[in-house]
Amino acid sequence: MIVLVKMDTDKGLMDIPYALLFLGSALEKAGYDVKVFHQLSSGIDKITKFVKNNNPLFVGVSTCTGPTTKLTADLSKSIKSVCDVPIVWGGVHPSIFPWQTLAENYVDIVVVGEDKNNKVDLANAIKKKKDLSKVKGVGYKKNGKIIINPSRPLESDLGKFDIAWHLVNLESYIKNRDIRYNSEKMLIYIASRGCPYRCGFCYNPMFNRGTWRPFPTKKVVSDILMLKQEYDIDGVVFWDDNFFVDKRRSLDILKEIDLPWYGDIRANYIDDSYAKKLVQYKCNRLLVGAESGSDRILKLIRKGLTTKELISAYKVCKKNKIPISYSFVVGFPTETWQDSLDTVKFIFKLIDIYPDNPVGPIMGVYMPYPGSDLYDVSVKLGFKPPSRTEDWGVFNRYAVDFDLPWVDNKKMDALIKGYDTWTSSCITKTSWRYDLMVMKKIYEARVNNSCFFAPHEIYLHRGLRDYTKKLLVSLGLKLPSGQYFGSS
Ligand code: B12
Ligand code: SF4
Repeated sequence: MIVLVKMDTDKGLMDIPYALLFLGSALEKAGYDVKVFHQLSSGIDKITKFVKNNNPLFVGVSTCTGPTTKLTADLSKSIKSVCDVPIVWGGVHPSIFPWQTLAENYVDIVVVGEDKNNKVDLANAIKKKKDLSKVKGVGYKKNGKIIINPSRPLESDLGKFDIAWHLVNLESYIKNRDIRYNSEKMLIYIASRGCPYRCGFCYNPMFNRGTWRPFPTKKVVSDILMLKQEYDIDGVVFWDDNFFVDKRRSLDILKEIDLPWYGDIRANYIDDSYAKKLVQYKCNRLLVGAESGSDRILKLIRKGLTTKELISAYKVCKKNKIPISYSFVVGFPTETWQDSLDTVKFIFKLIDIYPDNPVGPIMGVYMPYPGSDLYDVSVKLGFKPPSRTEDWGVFNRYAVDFDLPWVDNKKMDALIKGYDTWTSSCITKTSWRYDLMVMKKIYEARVNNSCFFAPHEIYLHRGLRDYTKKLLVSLGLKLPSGQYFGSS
């Protein structure tokens, strides 16, 4: 038996662990028995006990860089404390950081990248107790020395990858993701891998080597129709890195599945005729990685977009009544306070262009993800990356707890907290427009005067909002929903 595990920090963040299902399918086809666990930290004891009692060939864990890295380390340590089953780390984090990951005594092997054959070769080699030197794309330890084997080319035909749906309880991943999607039973699907763009902050140029590879259209459509038929899903979230690279193909898929959907899109793809088609094929909402309201920063991060193009796409969405959320990042390397303020002012401009947009913009602080070009720049500018695998857990979008030396942390904190308060300033169902307007005015004044001193209104409003939420819950009433409420 092989045990595959994905750890998560929060029930609300748990989505289908596709990596394990691709992996599980390849291993099952090669004749292995596979057990998948997808757990929160409270599940560590359960998994440890299972591993101890069942002595699997190996435990494969999957993690990206962030809070799950810490949890995956906790699990690995827990297993190692009771038995010596090989622990194999895979996924984005160990692929980018194989040396550091392997330096930990709770990691035996890392799998770099995605190729499915190396996992089966690896399982066969472990089973037959063979030397791992011939298994491409893996790293391991021999006599205390770390060895990373050469990797294989990326698989060009994604039709060779299958999903072992039966390894998880799919029902548990179907959710009413958010009232704004207008669907009750949505499921995530990934119809392609990678992206041809080369944004300096993204894992893609390194991990997917700048390539975009689609799953065969027929497979995508038949998977989704199967989910519609058997699980009664009424919506799809396309969580591809870049679903829309081939516009024709995207429309073919959307037309065939005939379901409301949500997806991330580049602003330069949105023109009037394409937007009309997207609406015709049940577009529920779009998300654009706009990143910055400063053209200097957009250029620096190689986004391949200008603020002019961002505005133009936003106007097209307004014209076609598409709910669209732009996501922004402040604190890129070399970013000045003025650049950050420009981003917030740009957001104000967007709100004025499309005030009845049912979804709002998102803003967060830059995180120097390893494997990206800007990570190297960040290190040169004094960013101190964690030296232990588990310490990458601080990379948490939802609770920033790391230091960017080029940023004034106090000011940035006030900028972000003020923004969050403004964008989630709905106190009751009927008051949200009013709350939003009042808070926007104060926040706008602060931004325009670059003054974040003593932000009492932020604390007062947050306190009032949180108290009202608690009160509503304790009275058994439904929480209010509406524009910007809890949008992130
Ligand atoms: C869906 C998603 C989410 C969802 C759900 C995540 C979940 N719980 O499943 C949400 C929104 C919650 C989320 C949150 C986060 N995410 Co996310 N997410 C994704 C997304 C869009 C899809 C993930 C996926 O299923 N991919 C498909 C699978 C098949 O690909 P894969 O995981 O790479 O797996 C392949 C290989 O890596 C390998 N492999 C993977 N695991 C293993 C294990 C073993 C043993 C082996 C042998 C091989 C192997 O084989 C697989 C098949 O080929 C990706 C981007 C993308 N399109 O991939 C980002 C992505 C993984 N997320 C990312 C990040 C950073 C996060 C956060 C940490 C952000 C943050 N700081 O808060 C959070 C953390 C969440 C948490 N719980 O702590 C980054 C990771 C970057 C990095 N350097 O690690 C990505 C790449 C997005 C990006 N462009 O930056 N995420
Ligand atoms: S940020 Fe988006 S557009 Fe840029 S490389 Fe990554 S996936 Fe592609």
